Amino acid sequence: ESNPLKAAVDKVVDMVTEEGDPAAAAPGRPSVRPPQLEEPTRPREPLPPKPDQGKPEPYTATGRPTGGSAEARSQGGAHLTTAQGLRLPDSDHSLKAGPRGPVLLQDHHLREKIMHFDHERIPERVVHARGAAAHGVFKAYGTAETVTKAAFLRKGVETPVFTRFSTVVGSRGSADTVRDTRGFATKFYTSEGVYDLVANNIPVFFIQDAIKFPDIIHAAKPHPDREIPQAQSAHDTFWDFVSLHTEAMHHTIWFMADRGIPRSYRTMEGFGVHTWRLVNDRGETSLAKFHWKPKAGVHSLVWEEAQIVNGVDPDFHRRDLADAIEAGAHPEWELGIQVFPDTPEQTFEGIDLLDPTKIVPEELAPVQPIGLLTLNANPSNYFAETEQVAFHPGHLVPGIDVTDDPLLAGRLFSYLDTQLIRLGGPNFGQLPINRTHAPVNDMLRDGMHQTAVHTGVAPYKPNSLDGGCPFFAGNEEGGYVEVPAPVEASRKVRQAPESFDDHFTQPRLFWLSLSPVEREHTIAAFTFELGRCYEDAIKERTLRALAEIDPYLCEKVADGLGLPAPRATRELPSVTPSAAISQVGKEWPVKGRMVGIVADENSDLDTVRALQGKIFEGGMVPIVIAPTGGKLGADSSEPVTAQRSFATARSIEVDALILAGAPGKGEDAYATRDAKAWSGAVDAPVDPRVVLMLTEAYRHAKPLGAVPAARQALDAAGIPVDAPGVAVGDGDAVLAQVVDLLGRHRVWDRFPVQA
Ligand code: HDD
Repeated sequence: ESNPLKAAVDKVVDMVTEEGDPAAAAPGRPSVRPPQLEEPTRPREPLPPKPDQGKPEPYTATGRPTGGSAEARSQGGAHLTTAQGLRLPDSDHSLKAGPRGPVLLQDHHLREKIMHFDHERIPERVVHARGAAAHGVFKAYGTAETVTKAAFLRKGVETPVFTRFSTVVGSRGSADTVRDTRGFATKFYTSEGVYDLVANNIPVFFIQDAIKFPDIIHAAKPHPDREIPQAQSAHDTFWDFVSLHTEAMHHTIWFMADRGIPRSYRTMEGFGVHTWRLVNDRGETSLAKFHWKPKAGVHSLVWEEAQIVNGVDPDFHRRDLADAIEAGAHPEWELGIQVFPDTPEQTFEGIDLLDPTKIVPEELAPVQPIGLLTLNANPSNYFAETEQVAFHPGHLVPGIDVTDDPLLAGRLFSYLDTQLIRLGGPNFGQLPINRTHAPVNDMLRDGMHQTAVHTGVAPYKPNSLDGGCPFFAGNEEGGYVEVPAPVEASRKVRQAPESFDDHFTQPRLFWLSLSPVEREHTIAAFTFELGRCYEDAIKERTLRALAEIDPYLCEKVADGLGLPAPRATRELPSVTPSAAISQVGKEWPVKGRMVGIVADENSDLDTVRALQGKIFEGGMVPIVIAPTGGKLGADSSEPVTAQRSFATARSIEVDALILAGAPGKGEDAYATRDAKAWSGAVDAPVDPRVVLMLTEAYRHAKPLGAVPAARQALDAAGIPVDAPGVAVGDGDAVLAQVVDLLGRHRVWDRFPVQA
């Protein structure tokens, strides 16, 4: 009884027996099967089995349960085994001829363990390698029923989903908050099969024809000789391509503006980019663009903040998404559509709907909400789910069809092709995360990693041996029933329509739609990015493109680069700005926002506790930041736990900062040395790390609050108490003002703006 291993085994056997497992109950055959045999994709419900596939696991070909593999999955089993289910007494020592002798080739366990480890990595995605994902549910409002017969868009239908967000350029281990476009891909496990909406956070694309995708990506990725810079567009090859290929300017100005550095995945819009064709149950068609609208509003970092985050917390977006979901602040987006008549010319108000570098301003075609996405569960295993998920813009359901957008056509080829190599064969649709929830009855057979045990002798059609089964669906309920849209009778050409030639009107529309502070950010971004290029010819060419967008933009960037500003070659078109484009000037819910509370032993802990409670009540997250880890008021009846210490906290983590005290200088000169220098507060009586937090939060236009006793800290940071977005008063009053400011995301009038 003193053997701990045996005790653990007995415990598991007892548990299984209590649950009435027949295998365990069999006399003389103790089972070590753990009580849980779920798939690694918990907490999602297990998928219903496909009718023509034997379950891949946990049964063997002879129908017996494979207890071993289930143990390995949950890591809850009592015994470590090999891949073949052999129990192991040791996995720490290679088999050797004596303790100091050579390792023996016959050690199969050693070879199996190392072989498997050697193959743990799979090729990363060629683009969108870095990502984070979550499970959720999509609930349809029914408002799309008039334009599409898609079953998952019928009123009240709830569809399980998996959404993966990503950066485009960086590799898998790159930082989250680089300036880049973000992917926003959603897999809907609908009753009619999988539907994927493979979207980005920018509504237009770099190029108009997929044949140029390798070019833009080669230009944006690190230079081929030194493989630098990582996850950056601020280098010569990127701007070389963009300046030579001005159809990219529209996309480029979107991500030079604040959209390129989102505050969170939770505060990003998503766009299906292409125009799609919708079909309703009467066979009527319309054209449509998809939009995801975050309930939390569109919100971005500021550039200095994004750069600090890259070093302080490279997993910032990944952590933010997972933490919010775990805390119950489930992020939400409304899906909306802009609908256009399906006319032969496929334009709307003169805008070519087949050109993926053009938007239709929302003022011309409102975004009509059709359903709500809620992300409510984190993946259980990054590799099994987030890494192995495979999206495809061609995964469509009846009621949603493609158009002749030349960018879309190439995508329809690319995704399957890349997944074939990335996931090691043609059967990746059988991976748990990719499995449809609809019954499968395909005639696809064999191939690498085939986990299905198909039955039947006639996987071909027509057949008589399997009774002619399976049958075809009629056109009414079948998928891939293409709309017989007319195809222009023409010659074969490698050519784009003339309407694709206007590369500057819409970038100008975007520019003029920004608020002054957003324009300043955009100028700074262009200046920074081009300033990192070496070749003057590239800078000059880009300035010529900027001149065609707006003279002020061009002049300011030219000033920053120390180069003359060229003039436009034509009269700039008059455009009507779109209010929907700016991120500034709206009010949003504050749910899920982070509020830092700085406190020390001298702080009034009742105030700190009250602040914590009220912040929680408001659906936000309080983070107590104290001089060290541990507890404040450890001897009191209600100590306050410090979530961060001055050594681990940095302003970038919070959306607002409230001072419940003005912590004095620490003794530890080493720990505070850098903060002293960075904050400039060399002689202040306040801990320089607090001063640093304050000056950063102030510069990044975050709301600041202080109880009267903490004023000294504001003084030390040189922040006037009457500066915009600074509240001094008792805890309640300060919190109320801070929350009010948070609803507008930042204290915008703190930025000095000239534009
Ligand atoms: Fe793409 C991945 C979005 C154009 C080729 N793309 C990928 C992902 C997103 C997008 C969100 C990541 C999916 C995931 O999380 O697994 N891509 C877009 C959008 C585009 C677009 C919105 C334009 C409207 N893509 C595009 C073109 C091509 C590709 C024109 C090729 C001709 N994209 C790919 C790919 C990827 C991919 C190489 C890499 C990994 C993968 O597919 O599975 O096939």
